[in-house]
Amino acid sequence: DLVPVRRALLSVSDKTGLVDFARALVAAGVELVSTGGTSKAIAQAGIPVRDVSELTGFPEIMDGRVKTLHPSVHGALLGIRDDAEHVDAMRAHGIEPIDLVVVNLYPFEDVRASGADYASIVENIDIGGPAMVRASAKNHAYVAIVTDPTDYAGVLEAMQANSGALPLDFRKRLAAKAFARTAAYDAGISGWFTETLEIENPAWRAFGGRLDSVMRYGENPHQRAGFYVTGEKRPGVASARQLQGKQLSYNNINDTDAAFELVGEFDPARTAAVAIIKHANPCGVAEGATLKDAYLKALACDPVSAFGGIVALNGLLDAEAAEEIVKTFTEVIIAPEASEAAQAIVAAKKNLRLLVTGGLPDPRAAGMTVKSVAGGLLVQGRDNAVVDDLDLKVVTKRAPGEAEMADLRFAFRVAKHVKSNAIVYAKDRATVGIGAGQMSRVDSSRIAARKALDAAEAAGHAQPLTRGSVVASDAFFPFADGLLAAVEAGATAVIQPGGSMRDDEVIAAADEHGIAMVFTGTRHFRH
Ligand code: 93A
Repeated sequence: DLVPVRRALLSVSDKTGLVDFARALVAAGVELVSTGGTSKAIAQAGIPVRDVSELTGFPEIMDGRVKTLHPSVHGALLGIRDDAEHVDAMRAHGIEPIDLVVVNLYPFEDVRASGADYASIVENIDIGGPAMVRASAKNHAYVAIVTDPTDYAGVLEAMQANSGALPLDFRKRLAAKAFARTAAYDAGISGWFTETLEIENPAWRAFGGRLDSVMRYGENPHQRAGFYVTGEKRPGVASARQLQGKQLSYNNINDTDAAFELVGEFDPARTAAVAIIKHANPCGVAEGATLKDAYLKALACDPVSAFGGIVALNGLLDAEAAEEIVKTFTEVIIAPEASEAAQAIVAAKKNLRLLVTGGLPDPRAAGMTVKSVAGGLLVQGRDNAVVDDLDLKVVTKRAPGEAEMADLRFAFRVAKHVKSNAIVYAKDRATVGIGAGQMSRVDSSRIAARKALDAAEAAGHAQPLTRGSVVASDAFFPFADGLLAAVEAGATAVIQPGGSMRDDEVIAAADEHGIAMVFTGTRHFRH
């Protein structure tokens, strides 16, 4: 297992500790071979060193682009020392074995970070260095590869302890470190290319993010979890500033993201909007004259579910809104900003997390979502369709009135953020019943209507709030039954993508009941 170190090849950009290491190797009886700059630094210190071109019989050419890329070097690194044919080949071609390789690479990462020009960055993509690192690491059965100056001392110690040889387990660990280094080096180059070309690299983004925090646990206490951030400059949960409260949990981050992406649909120049989220689904969303007004309307939709929820606002959290929100147990508040008075009110609730983002997400922005499946990643563009941009078609005899139309747009905007199958009843720019995540659309309709009844009962209304409401469906009604359920609940207008084989039946049912129906042509599945 022990390989005596007789010859070493040194080729390093980072020359930290080089001279001392070289001197100690020579003192241990090792012959040094080296490339241009490295060899110069060693020779200047009065230490004997052979130039690699002497070994290869070939000069360094093309400004050093080709200096160690030669069979004399790679044969020495890759040859199997107890394979007769390999040994014969080495002898036949005058290849002198190399036992220790000391290489660190052109400083691509530093040059890129320094904002250097394109040509300099490209020039700092090391080719010969990684080739030597990988060759020696592959052949760790005979060769030791050192890629980090902080390992020099350990190498000398191990040699001293083993009469000038290095043990196999030591070489193996060096090889593992060497491949980790070349992998990270190539990831850096690949990342630079994708950035330069402005193309998405899903694997890099999914796994190359920076670890922001390790959570106490994942979706459940027996699952470990961490939050990786991609560093994109978009307002949201990853870039938000936490002003107070406990650390966000895994579920908090997921729900807070859902909440804030939803209120991003509402332009603050046009309206104040609030969303309350539970388990990644909204349990109440509303527009209002003020954020307080919007919050109270959102809360009325499903006050039971709102307990322990996440509240997102599309504008500055003011004292009036904060006062209302803290009356209900809330896990997280997220808003573009928060006034000092609002912060003081929230401060009374020590555990309540308050996040400010400095802005709202753009619902039209391109982007990407990544989801893992067994053995793979599913990648897709962000759903950046916005109802205002869609070509809405009235398909019924009766067209929606102005108020109905405003509510239809509102309901479809919300439905985009409800897990499928999604049914959203809305009235006066507030949800009054939401059915989410059911396998059958009719079940979602029933649940939404049921929720509206519950809310009416809780508020002491004689009528369910779905009376005179509108309804949105994230995908088409395959049969008339879904529409008839809405009619029964008291809806007067419907918005849905259309496109079912039975659209005619659904439209006929709507006409029969005097319902106004609008097709969007665009679906908002969300799973
Ligand atoms: O330009 S290279 O890709 N071609 C090579 O053949 C080569 N051999 C070593 N880069 C190459 N190197 C790198 O040169 C090493 O990885 C090291 O970073 C650097 C050392 O050069 P010098 O000894 O001239 O300072």
